[in-house]
Amino acid sequence: MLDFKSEFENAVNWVINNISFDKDIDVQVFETNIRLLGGLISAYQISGEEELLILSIDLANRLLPAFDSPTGMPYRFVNLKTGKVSGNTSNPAEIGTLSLEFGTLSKLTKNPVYCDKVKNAVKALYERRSELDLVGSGINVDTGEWTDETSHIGGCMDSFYEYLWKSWVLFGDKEFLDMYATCIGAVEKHLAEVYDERLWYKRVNMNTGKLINRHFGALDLFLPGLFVSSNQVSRGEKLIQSGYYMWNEWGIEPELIDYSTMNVLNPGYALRPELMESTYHLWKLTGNPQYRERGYTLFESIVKGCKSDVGYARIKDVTTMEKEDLMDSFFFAETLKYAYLLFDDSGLNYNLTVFNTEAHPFLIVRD
Ligand code: DMJ
Repeated sequence: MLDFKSEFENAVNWVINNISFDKDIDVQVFETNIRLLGGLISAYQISGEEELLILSIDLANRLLPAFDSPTGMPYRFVNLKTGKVSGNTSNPAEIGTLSLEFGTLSKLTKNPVYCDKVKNAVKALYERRSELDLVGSGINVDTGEWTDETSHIGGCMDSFYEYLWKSWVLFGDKEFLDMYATCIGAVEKHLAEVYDERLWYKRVNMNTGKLINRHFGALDLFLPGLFVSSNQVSRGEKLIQSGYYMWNEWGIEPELIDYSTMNVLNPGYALRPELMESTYHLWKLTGNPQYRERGYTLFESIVKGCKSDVGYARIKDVTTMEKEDLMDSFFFAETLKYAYLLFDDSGLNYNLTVFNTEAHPFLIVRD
């Protein structure tokens, strides 16, 4: 995407020559899927390098034992060598954020097993929604019982909604569209509220709709991008303004606030991409130059506040700008990539691309 062709070839060669998944380690299915499997499949689609597909199949096969639960919803961890599973208390994001990668692999290999397992898992989760059509934020994959009835749009929930919509776009599977419409409709009905003239999304009990709190965080800011991609443009435009307000209040966004008091509940900034990501989608779909300007301001404050001698650092507290000795891979995969793409008028064909939740581009290929 950045046109670094020789760097890409070197990286692909390194991966082919050095990576083996035959390791006696327990890995988190969600993170392994979105970062590793997603990266491999995306690189295969771009390069056509067969070895990357072979590695993808090997990795996906090693993750498959995770789906052998009584409900079909995946355990959180699996041992790549032995297939031993662990972690039966999961959440919608970890259960529902597998369909783009596994679905694409089924298309590429013509083996339906990958697609069937993940769709079955998503449906098992969806069928357990409440009468209000809300899902909670914790569920036991052995019993199917909810362990946390808090419904919200933040971490543990976010990419569940994202993948329902994107699976419809990538595969044209109407069942995903129907699930998305039902779930996001319930979110709009029971979570959305205008508070002090700004649009926010509160946290409620999935069964009663009763208010739990008015916490809102950096992770929630994927939603404006999803809204604008799913034809709810004015909703996305309104919500992203709350994000910019949150960013500007502290010069960089804190991880979590209470929007009814504007108190900071978690003062860190983890180099997260969500606001940049939504800004990119808003620019692409509205063409309003405001979004490029906003994106550039975000980028400038990240460079100013987070750059260190050897990379970029998470911020421990946005009120003091003290740095942490940590930089997640999503800073390159997502935050900087979306910042770059905001100003890249060539290259990527936006209308034929679906980004997985780690911003690895997948090409829309219909039968
Ligand atoms: C990323 O790993 C993914 O975007 C995930 O869906 C949740 N958010 C983190 C980065 O904030």
